[in-house]
Amino acid sequence: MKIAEGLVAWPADFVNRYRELGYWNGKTLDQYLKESAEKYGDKEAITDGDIRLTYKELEMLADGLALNLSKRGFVSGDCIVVQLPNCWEFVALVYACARIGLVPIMALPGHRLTELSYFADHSQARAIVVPDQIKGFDHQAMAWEVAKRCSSIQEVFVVGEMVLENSVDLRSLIQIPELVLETRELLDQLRPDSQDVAVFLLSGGTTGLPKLIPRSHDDYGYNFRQSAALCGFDSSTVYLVALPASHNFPLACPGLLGVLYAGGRVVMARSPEPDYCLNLIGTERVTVAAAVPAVAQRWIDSKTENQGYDLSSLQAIEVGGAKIAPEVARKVKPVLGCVLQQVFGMAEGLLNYTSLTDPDEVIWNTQGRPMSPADEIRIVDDDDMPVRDGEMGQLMTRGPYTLRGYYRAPEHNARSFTPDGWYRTGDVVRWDSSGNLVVEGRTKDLINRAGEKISAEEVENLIYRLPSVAQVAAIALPDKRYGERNCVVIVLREDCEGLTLDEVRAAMEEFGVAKYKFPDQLEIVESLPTTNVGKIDKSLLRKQLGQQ
Ligand code: OOB
Repeated sequence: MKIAEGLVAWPADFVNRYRELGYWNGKTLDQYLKESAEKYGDKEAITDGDIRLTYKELEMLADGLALNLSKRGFVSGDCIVVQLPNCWEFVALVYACARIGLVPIMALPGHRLTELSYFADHSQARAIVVPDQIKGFDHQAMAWEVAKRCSSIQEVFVVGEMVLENSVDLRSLIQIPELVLETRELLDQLRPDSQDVAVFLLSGGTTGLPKLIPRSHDDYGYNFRQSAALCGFDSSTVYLVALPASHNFPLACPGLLGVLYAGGRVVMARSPEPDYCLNLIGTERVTVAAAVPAVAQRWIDSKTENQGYDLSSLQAIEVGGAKIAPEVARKVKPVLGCVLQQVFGMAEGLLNYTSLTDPDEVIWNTQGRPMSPADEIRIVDDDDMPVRDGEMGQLMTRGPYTLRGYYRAPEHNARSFTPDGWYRTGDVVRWDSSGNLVVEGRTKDLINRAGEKISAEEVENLIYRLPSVAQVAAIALPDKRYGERNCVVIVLREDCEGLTLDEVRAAMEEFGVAKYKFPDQLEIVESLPTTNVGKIDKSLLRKQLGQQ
């Protein structure tokens, strides 16, 4: 199946405009690496533990991998499910894919059999890339299970020490080619079009499983170029990737792609653990780090407890993914000694940033403003009518790096987009008098647990599989550590004796879904409140349980 058939294209007049204005420049992702390798050749590009790669090395390794993938029969338009921890191999793979038009689907390390099989199936992926294991979990065995379920998967690539006989050791394919120039010429002929899909990101998802978000080379390139400019990235930037690298934020906002475009250095962290990251910031002289509020908060707590960490190199911390409480925002400068930059973004596109030079009040209390002059913003009421200036409403957007439709999802697209292409973000926002957006809430039914988005419907559907459950509602409750926690409110069947949180979590484990979706809290009730039209009244439930 051709990818193009499942896409919603930008209309021709928009394409022309975005090109004429230079937002879209006709480059594919790998070309940015090539240009940086020309400019910064022997400068260090990536630090991953003991491994340090220069720009030239990274480019040649990516070329070598692209050549080997192409020799194995992979061609432009083939999809590959990618689930890797933060490591240099991930970066080489992203550029190698771009080089020959393969499309990585950016799964998160936490995803399990259910999610990965769905991604593979929905995209008809030809391969899956996993680590051998992380923290004792056997990703390789899971990948083979995915391959068993999805006939499109022909190869399992593994990064790690324990590669099974039938799997392919990805590292063995990431080699500097013997004939560097010839390889380059050959690969140049296989380069995709800049309007082709470069990566599939995953939506937070409000209905069922996550949707696939196509990001073209043109639109994604603009995404990280403009972000890098706004965040002041240059060749002196040293950027810590502490969040999962496959997430849009650390990948391209400005993320590692933005750093490597600007000539800086990417430092890969295996986890966002405070002690580990704060030490890494000191030893690697990190200048910028990206974090979700829950992580930023833990770094602040750690630094408060232990003044010993050397954070003197740190200039800015970018915080996004969920709303940072103003009280926490205020602590960034005095405790971490750096500027806070708020990022209100989404995998679907639109990015808002506060500026490094904004007054404190703006940095503490707002989520910034759209990064592009071509971002179109509408704040509307339930009838899609614009609200008055400064009033709260639902955010809709259109622009040169915001998708026009999810991949192969016509029904969902009919709800999430207006006929003229505006994306309904599901966020409730208002313009602040400073000209910045403030996120006030959302209409979409999800739980934002430490920046990880959980579809309430997906959780409910899973829990309905338990024989003892008559009715269930998954709701977000405020949580000190995660910002929001996942609480499931259940009505049991009459003949059933009881159900514990542990039992529900054990069942979810058995279903093979990502752990971050497991409920944090379970409430058993006699009945669930309903609205006038008979829907479960989640806002009343939240109020009732929030008061307890
Ligand atoms: C980022 O992307 P996603 O796709 O995981 O989640 C997007 C949603 C937004 O629609 C909004 O509901 C929420 O996450 N969100 C924020 C926020 N940043 C994201 N809510 C309040 N304040 C913020 N600063 O989360 C993402 C993508 C790129 C950069 C940064 C975050």
